[in-house]
This record gives sequence, C-alpha cells and structure tokens, in this order.
Amino acid sequence: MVTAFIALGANLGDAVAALRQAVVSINALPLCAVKKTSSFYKTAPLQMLPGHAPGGDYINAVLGIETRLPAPILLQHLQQIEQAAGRERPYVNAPRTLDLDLLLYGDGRIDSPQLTVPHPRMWQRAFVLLPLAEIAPALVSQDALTAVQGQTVSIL
Ligand code: PH2
Ligand code: MG
Ligand code: MG
Repeated sequence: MVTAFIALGANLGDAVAALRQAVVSINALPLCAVKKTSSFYKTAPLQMLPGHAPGGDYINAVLGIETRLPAPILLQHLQQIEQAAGRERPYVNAPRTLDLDLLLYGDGRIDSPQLTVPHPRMWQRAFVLLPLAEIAPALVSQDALTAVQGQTVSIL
C-alpha cells in the first residue's frame, strides 16, 4: 500500500462541483481510497509561461490517498476522470474544467515521458503547498511555505 498525494484544480465551469465530483471518482477507483481531503482554496492563476492567457481564479485542493495501483496506472485513471469532466487542452496551461496532478507517490521517484514524480513544479506553488501542508504537515517545511508566501491563496 502506497500513500500518494494528488493536486486538484479547476478554473472553468463549476469548479467546486468538479472538484467534489473528482474526490468521489478518485475514491471509487479500484485499489484506491481517499484518506485526507484538504480545504478547497481560491487561488489566483499562477502564470508560469509568458504569452498564455491564464483565465480566472482557480479552485485548488489536495487529496491524500492509499493505493495499490502502480503510479502509471493511477495516472491513466486520473486522466480518464479529467476527460469525463470535459477537459480540453487547446494550449499549455489553458483554463481547465479539471486538472489532476500526481504530486507524490510514496517516496517514489519517477522520470518517464508520461510522468515525473515528485511533481517538478510543486515547490513553487502555494496552491499546492498550502493544502498539502494542511493534510500532511510533515511533508512541507516552513522554508517551503515561506518561499511561496507572495502568492494569493485563501480558504474558500
Ligand atoms: N495550474 C496551472 C497553472 N496555473 N494556477 C493556479 N492558481 N492553480 C492551478 O491549478 C494552476 C495555476 C497548470 O496546471
Ligand atoms: Mg495536469
Ligand atoms: Mg497542473
């Protein structure tokens, strides 16, 4: 059994409903159980690539799950849930109905074309670190939180 953490985000359509449905769908996956759900956070879009319209505010959250699925299979299931929520990818970082990112898979390190774990940008993102610190405080140091304190996030 592996403890994994998944970041949820949406800024198109009914984002709160999409995240709530995602929690239900992830808990219903084979060999997966949701153990911890962070608060939902309202977050300003973080623009990581110049030249791309970031869209409106996001709703973000982080889940802690226990799973017996291998990480690549878990990722495939997460992508199917994104598709079911109407996810389209017209361009990088486009506004989205649902984004599910695998942050951590136990202490596993994965570097494949499909999947990088730990998520390579998680330590730059308050919208990931604050909800993660809420459900797994031992995983996020005070220094890590200080590094992202300029970013606007608030509990919904
Ligand atoms: N996701 C991105 C890009 N920027 N900003 C916020 N606030 N929340 C996100 O989930 C987010 C983002 C790419 O995945
Ligand atoms: Mg994603
Ligand atoms: Mg993402």
